[in-house]
Amino acid sequence: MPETQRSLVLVKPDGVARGLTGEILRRIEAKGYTLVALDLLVPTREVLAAHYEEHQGKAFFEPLVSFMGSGPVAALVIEGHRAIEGFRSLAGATEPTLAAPGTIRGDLGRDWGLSVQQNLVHGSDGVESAAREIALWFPAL
Ligand code: D4T
Repeated sequence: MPETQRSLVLVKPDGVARGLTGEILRRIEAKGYTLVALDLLVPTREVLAAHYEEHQGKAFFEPLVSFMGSGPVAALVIEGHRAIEGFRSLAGATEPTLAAPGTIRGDLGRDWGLSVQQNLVHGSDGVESAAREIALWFPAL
């Protein structure tokens, strides 16, 4: 029986600032996933620290939280069968230099030589993290 999944997707501040929100949403919709929620906001440090709790203590944690709070982020929840894995596939590898052409990061991203990768998008990496992240970003859902 098909198992519908929900994933939290973020268009990070670099994606919004570069005017790529529409292109990224277009790819998600063209793939066939459904948009369940959508918001444009500058995330608080509290939300970002909780979102990235697995990375606390790492060298890129502070630059990451600072970058993610540097401007508006488009936060969305997408839905579909295997949507978590499917969006990770659409996004491509974490490092834009290595991300395959055809993916969001491979086509639209590059390495800027900064202390944190500006890689345009985030997508939940599993069922448990998706539930945790959706509750964090969209408590009303
Ligand atoms: P997110 O979580 O943003 O979808 O990215 P990934 O799932 O692809 O990567 P991640 O959670 O391992 O890393 C979170 C965030 O930190 C940046 N990063 C990561 C970085 O700047 N340097 C690094 O070495 C790593 C591992 C990029 C994404």
